[in-house]
Amino acid sequence: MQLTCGTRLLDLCTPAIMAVLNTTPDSFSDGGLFYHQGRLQRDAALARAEALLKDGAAIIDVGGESTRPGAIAPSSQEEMDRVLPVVEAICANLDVIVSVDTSNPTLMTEACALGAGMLNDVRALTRTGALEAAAQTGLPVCLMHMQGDPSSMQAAPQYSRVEREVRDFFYDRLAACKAAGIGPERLILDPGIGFGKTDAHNLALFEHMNQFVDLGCPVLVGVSRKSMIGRLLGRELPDRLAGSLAFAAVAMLRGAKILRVHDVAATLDIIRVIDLTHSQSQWSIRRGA
Ligand code: 7PM
Repeated sequence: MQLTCGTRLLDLCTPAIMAVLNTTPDSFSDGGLFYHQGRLQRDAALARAEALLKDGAAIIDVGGESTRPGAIAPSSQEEMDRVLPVVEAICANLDVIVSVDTSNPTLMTEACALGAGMLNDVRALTRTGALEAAAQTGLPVCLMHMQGDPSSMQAAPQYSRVEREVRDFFYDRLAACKAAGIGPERLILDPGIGFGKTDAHNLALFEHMNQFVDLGCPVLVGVSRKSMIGRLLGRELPDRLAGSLAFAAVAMLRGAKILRVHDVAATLDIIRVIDLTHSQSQWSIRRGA
């Protein structure tokens, strides 16, 4: 399994790590890291990207809109002013796939022109003009499921069967993408852990992960440091690492191919151990060793 990400190839035989690089002044776990006196420090963001790459990230996901529950969206220009300088600096200096975490069609187009290799849209290309802009870039797109929008999504999430609704949503978006000229070979599916879901909904999505994997596109899971871990385990930040790693391990064992995380080195260790004990031994059994 391989994705063509602009000029780079992403190999997904073993899961790849997508590292979070947040350029918002206010994200819940890592915001404001690259701000000094209210100004974005692009060199600090580039240094962080370099460290994430050294730790083993295959993809660096640059976002400028905080989608934390209750968050108010920044203006389109504000979001572009945060994200584009960082995308430009990483693309010009590092050998890594840059993904842009955005729903904004203009930002998709401009980030692609600067060398971005992937689009990550928590609104699954539902904004006006997003399908067309994404199609034009030729880049792979991650389609994430969200119920509602960030300002209100955690108020009262409701589903009859969450895994069925998410799967039906993927069918709809796969069809919309196909009609816009984005084939399934360019798509990544993400159940959107924490986006308009209760803890029970999130756990059901983990339980039924295989249903999403069976659709044939690589599945991406982002659970790192999320508040569900806080509630389930009684852990505030910064004590959510073990919970995050355990969820990442479960996601990988159920077939997820891209893990969106903050703690790259630790996540790579769990991927390697699972790979060594799992696929390696299966390979050697098949080989008769
Ligand atoms: C609160 C909740 C604050 C969630 C920040 C977040 C995902 C994503 C984000 C995800 C994909 C975070 C998130 N989460 N994109 N963007 N999948 N594809 O943890 O789960 O950074 S924002």
